[in-house]
Amino acid sequence: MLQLPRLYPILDAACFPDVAGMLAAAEVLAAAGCTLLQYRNKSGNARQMLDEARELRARLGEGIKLIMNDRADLCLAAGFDGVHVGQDDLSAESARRIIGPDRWLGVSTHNPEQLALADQTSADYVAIGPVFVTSSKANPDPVVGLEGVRRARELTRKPLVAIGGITRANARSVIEAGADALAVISDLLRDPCKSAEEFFRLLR
Ligand code: TZP
Ligand code: MG
Repeated sequence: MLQLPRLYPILDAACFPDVAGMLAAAEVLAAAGCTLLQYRNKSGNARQMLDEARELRARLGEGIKLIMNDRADLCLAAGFDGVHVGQDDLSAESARRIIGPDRWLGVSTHNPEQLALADQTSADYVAIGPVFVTSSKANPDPVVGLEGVRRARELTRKPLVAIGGITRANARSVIEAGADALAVISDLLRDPCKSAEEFFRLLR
């Protein structure tokens, strides 16, 4: 079973003015001690995504786990360590067939039914969310709250990632509700180094 770090930053291309800004944030997060990052780009085409993903790998080196959002094909092409699929992407088993047995597979879920199904797959971790209100995702599912995290914890022994509206102010409560790791977009944007260090301190 995977041992996930407590903090799982998501680099969403839409949150940065340009690629250079995203790469700079990635380097800052890595220097602050982050060992797992997800690259998310909902508007770029495949070629742009692959270029950016390869650049992330080149800048960050092999010492950091890089997860591709949505696209198993780009995970392989960019030499990433895993892929994260949602309910509208390839199924877990279809993604697994592409990435093979060793790369990491994460599956997003938004309610107990989806979570129980994801638990039966070869996913290496499952995500539950949005835990709180988020403005980083278009058309988010209904918030599940801390109760949703507790329920998810009861339904799986796989590593559990909580996502959606997670900040330094509520991080501790989400871990106490049973999450193993916290996926965060917006609360790492303003000052990634300071924010990541504060997350690590809070989650020790
Ligand atoms: N999936 C569920 S909520 C979310 C995603 C990708 C966005 C999380 O971003 P933030 O800014 O940490 O709420
Ligand atoms: Mg997706």
